[in-house]
Amino acid sequence: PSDDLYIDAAYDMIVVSNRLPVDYERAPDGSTTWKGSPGGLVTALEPIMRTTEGAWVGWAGVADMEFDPFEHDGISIIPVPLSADELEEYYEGFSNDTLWPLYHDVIAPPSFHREWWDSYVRVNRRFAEAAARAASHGAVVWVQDYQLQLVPRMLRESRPDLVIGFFNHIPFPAYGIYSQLPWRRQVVDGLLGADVIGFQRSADAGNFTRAVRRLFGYATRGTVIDVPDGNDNVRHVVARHFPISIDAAGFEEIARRPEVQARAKEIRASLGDPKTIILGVDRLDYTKGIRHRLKAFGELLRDERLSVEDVTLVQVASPSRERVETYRLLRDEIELMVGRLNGDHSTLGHQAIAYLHHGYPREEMVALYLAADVMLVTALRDGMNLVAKEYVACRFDERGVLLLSEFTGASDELRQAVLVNPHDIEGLKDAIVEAIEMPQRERARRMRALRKRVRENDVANWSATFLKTLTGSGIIAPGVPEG
Ligand code: GDG
Repeated sequence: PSDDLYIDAAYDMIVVSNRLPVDYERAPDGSTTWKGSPGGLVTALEPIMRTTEGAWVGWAGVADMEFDPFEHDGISIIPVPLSADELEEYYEGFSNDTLWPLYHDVIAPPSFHREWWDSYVRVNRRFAEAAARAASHGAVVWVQDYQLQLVPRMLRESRPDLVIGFFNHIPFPAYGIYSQLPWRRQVVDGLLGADVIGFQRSADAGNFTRAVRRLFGYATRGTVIDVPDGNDNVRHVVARHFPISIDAAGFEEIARRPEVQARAKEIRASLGDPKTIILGVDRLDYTKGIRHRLKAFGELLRDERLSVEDVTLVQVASPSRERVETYRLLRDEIELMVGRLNGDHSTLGHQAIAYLHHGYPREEMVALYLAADVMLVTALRDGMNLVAKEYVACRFDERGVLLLSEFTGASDELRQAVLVNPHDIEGLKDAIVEAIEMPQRERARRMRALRKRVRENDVANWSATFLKTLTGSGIIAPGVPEG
């Protein structure tokens, strides 16, 4: 490529994700501002982005608007526009109604539409072009998640000088499921444009590597895949697991604040100070197993193994993807179940389920974690599940019990949780009772081990490990100028 291809290139480190780490906000008076959205990824990458003077490429969260690049909190922001049609076809359609259900083991049926695919290709190209324009010679570009799987290959074609990483935040399914995708070759080939492809679990990396062998027949040795570059050479691509985590110290710091602890007590009191509070916190998503959890809890009340006098279930279901039909139906189903169970079991003084369809500030989430004796994570499939790790990070008092589905990535690490198969309703019921009745000594023993794990592998460790593999593996030499 000639040098004028990247004439306005400036950044040595670029993160590309569907959403920017800032939200565009319009006040009722018409004025607009940019507000930071403090997700885990931002916390993880902020320090690196600052020291490397990096840039973040992504969508600002509003359709049909174009923005010039700007700086926010010391990070350069490069907005990529999406039209309302693209939002529907690339994002709500192909990303959230094709890839999301397919990659979560078809818990819901994926929809396959050729127009959605065309939009996905078009939008991925726009993201790739924006990153290519912003990248300095030999820059490191780290692409995030399933919405942008074609970006690595597109970038490599236009900018072979770049060092390209990709991280998949959701599972990668077994070939028998993955192979349903009409564009299965294009997607795998898109990912193989990267130097390092990261997954949550080693099982996900294994599924990907097998898909590569089945579709392309490339040689693989452990975590290394030999990808022919078309000139009789092979590139060594690494595909392995890098389990994501949280800012554990940050969560603990919030949990130790006196006002947050006071708020936790207040939450318990407002529920009538029951002996046991059970908590679920999820985006309202069919992968999270909310129905299974409600069914188990309802049967425990019906069979009088639990009583509403003693136990309250608090379920936070934060609003999610409300324009996708499957999500609207799920909300109706869950709210019907909650209404029935409360109607059947609540008394005037004691509610069986406190159901909250809201998002909350982080401090309130931490207060809820502190108020809960038992945390229920019953996902049917989940890349990692950060809620499980956040609960553990907050419980410095070593008093809570984590009940955790085997189908979460977190269960690979958090072995001292009470592990459950959420499809086994009898097993789930027994596990809930076991958790409620667990003696304090046993709670503390398990929680100490869990906390050690989450502290040792926090999100800073996650990003450092990924970037070290990407830039310092010896397999690739970043920044080597060509010809
Ligand atoms: C995807 C993968 C993977 C939720 N409600 C509120 C709120 N949250 C926060 C939680 C947690 C995050 O959202 C949810 O993260 P999860 O990991 O539990 O699940 P997904 O949203 O599905 O995330 C997942 C993750 O990516 C990272 O790679 O672990 O497997 O599916 O941090 O606390 N936060 C606030 N108010 C809410 O109401 N403040």
